[in-house]
Amino acid sequence: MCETIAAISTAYGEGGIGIIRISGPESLGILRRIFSCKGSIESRRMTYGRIIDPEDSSIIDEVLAVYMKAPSTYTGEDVAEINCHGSTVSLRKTLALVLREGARMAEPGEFTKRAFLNGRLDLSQAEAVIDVIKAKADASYDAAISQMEGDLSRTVRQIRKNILDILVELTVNIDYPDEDIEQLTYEKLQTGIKAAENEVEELLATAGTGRMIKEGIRVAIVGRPNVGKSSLMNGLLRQSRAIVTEVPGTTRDTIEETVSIRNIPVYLIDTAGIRQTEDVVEKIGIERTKEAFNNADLIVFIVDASEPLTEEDEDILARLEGRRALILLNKTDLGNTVTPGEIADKSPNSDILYTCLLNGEGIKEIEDRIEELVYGGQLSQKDCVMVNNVRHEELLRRALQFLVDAETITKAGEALDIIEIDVREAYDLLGEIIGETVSDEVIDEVFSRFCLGK
Ligand SMILES: Nc1nc2c(ncn2[C@@H]2O[C@H](COP(=O)(O)OP(=O)(O)OP(=O)(O)O)[C@@H](O)[C@H]2O)c(=O)[nH]1
Ligand SMILES: [Mg+2]
Repeated sequence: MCETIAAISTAYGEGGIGIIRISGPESLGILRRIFSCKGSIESRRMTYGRIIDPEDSSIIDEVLAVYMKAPSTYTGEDVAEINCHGSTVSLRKTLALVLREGARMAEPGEFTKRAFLNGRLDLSQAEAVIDVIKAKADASYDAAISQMEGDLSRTVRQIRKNILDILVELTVNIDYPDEDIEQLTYEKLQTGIKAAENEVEELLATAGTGRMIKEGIRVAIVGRPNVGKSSLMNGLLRQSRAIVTEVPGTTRDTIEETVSIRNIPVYLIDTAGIRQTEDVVEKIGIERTKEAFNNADLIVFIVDASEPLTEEDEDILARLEGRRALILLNKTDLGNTVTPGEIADKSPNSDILYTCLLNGEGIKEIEDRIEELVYGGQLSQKDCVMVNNVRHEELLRRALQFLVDAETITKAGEALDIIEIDVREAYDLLGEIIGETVSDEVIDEVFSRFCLGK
């Protein structure tokens, strides 16, 4: 029989309440032994009472407790939850009692793992639970909820069903080649495989956006000293976070802040202006700037448009090659010495905007560009099912490869049983996304990323 597990399910620290969750066959027994209330404990009824240590009858806390009978519970097992006062001492003492009475400490993610093993959620839905908890912005949260509700699972199941149809036809034709069943023509087979390929490809195409929405994007603001980098940082944050002065070299260390732009989590990194310097502190700052530059998803390069381009500007421009970059021609109020044409000659693939950050002009356009970058220019993607998990992405990629191979050998007229091997591989790989064909190691790996008590 499975063990009863317990953990503190609320965040560590002081709070109005803190919750101990218990799951497993002993849940009710344990609760009965440590919880004293008027009347009896009924399933799904929150009851007021006291947690009392059965050994010395000391009162640990005044609580509300609920017992929920299997199977309609979070884990699919008998569950008890004790709402203690949100004191770390009360929670620790109550948990110790629960453990002494026969539960064992839950591992991170073990409640959700049990929900998966008991069929309450499929694997991709269970994975979304952690994304819901960790979401840093509205779009990330919405995507996680959609996945938890099973939108991705439904799409994957549909693709698998189509592949299964192909597999069934293949098997019938392999097993009964001479029977009077509709002969599976290679052409029809190829069409079927191609259709599945397209469906997988379509889903994969959302992965870049999905990942950015979930994990956020890193935006490094670079440029030589005094061009307005910190002004941009403050403009995007809508608060005066970084020091702005007319002294070149004001920012000497990188400043990082997270902000939600159009509901997308964005990590902004304001950097020390790049220039030749003998100052030790500034030198280190410039090293950090280079690091931020290398790790960014988007580089916002600011140029002072009122002065001719300098050597430092040229140097940064040259480094933008192959990177996603937005170039701002700032201080337009002071003149337009630098023209977009001049920049475009030196960095043909970058996007260029005029700004006057002193007055906040251009902020909205910069936010538009960030949003476009995330949605790949297709804002309609906002509402579609997205892949946002590297495990899923990897499986889709591998499945796609098998389908492509299957199509190639079908064209070449290869034997049906050879084609069947590739198609089946694709089918199984897609099954791993929802956890239908998946090893224990993968399951352990997935849940080990959860927090304790979930
Ligand atoms: N006239 C004008 N001044 C601006 C504009 N944008 C920023 N400034 C001013 O330029 C000066 C430098 O701005 P910062 O934002 O500190 O520049 P920075 O790039 O962070 O500078 P460092 O930290 O020294 O590298 C400040 O006095 C700003 O007010 C603009 O569009 N027009
Ligand atoms: Mg600065």
